[in-house]
Amino acid sequence: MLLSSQSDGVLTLTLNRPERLNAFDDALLVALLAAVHEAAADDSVRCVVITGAGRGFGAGADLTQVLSRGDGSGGAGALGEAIREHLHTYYHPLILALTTLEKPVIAAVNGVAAGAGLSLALACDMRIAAESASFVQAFVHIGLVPDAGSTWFLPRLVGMGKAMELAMLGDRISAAEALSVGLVNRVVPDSRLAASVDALAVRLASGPRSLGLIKRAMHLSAVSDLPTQLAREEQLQGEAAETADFTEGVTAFLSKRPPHFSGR
Ligand code: T3D
Repeated sequence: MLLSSQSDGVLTLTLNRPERLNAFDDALLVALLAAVHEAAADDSVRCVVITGAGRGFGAGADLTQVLSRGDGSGGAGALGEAIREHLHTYYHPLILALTTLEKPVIAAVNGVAAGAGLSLALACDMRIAAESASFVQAFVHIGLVPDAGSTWFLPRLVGMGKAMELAMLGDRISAAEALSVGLVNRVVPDSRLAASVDALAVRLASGPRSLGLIKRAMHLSAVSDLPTQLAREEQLQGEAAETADFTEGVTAFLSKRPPHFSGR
């Protein structure tokens, strides 16, 4: 259901329900959240990559399961309440864990990313897409609202007008279009996805502790006015200056050698 491997400080998590394009069932969501929590606690993990097995990245909620939620009474509000509860219990902790994890997270988008599968990719810090990948705000096709953070991340990445279009029309867009609107950071040939992501992930995994603080600063900026954000930068810079990596970075510069960051 979730595959996990680690090398060179990079933890790779692979959604593994390929017969359903890695649609989320409860077990997959629980496993993914547990893996992100473990990554947070494990100093040997310095970058996380999330990808999908088979031809999909993730197709969102497993639609074979959603209508059976609720108390089975068929009573008014039962399904709505069950879906709200499901989002609250499974998706929200995952999205928050990813965005508060003070380590870089890369989505290696190997194929279609739809519904909450796309939301997952959007919650990652960077998205590298294979040329054949595609992106669908699929929610509208089944009469739902984008969830799992999509209405937060999408307008911030692509702007309000494009976000409205993608969410309201639910059209499937190519990796090239996703790149052109800023939804992904890079597009690479399918055959180069693993190697390109690995090179980026290893580079990030050898970066300083301040990568986590940069991530915190960027997320805070989305909800701050300028004076507040300046104060936050001041506080975060104070934290960064206390790290061994800051001392190493300056020492390496003055010694005219590359820095060797420990992530501390
Ligand atoms: O309580 C809650 O969980 C609420 C939370 C909701 C969050 C959400 O994510 S709602 C949105 C759910 N996702 C979707 O609506 C996407 C549904 N899938 C699609 O629209 C298409 O499958 C894709 C655009 C993703 C890909 O299309 P295509 O043509 O490349 O593949 P396909 O043939 O449609 O799918 C391949 C198989 O995967 C197929 O099964 P089969 O016929 O080979 O046995 C298909 O049924 C299955 N599949 C794809 N998506 C899902 C799925 N099975 C279950 N759930 C899916 N989401």
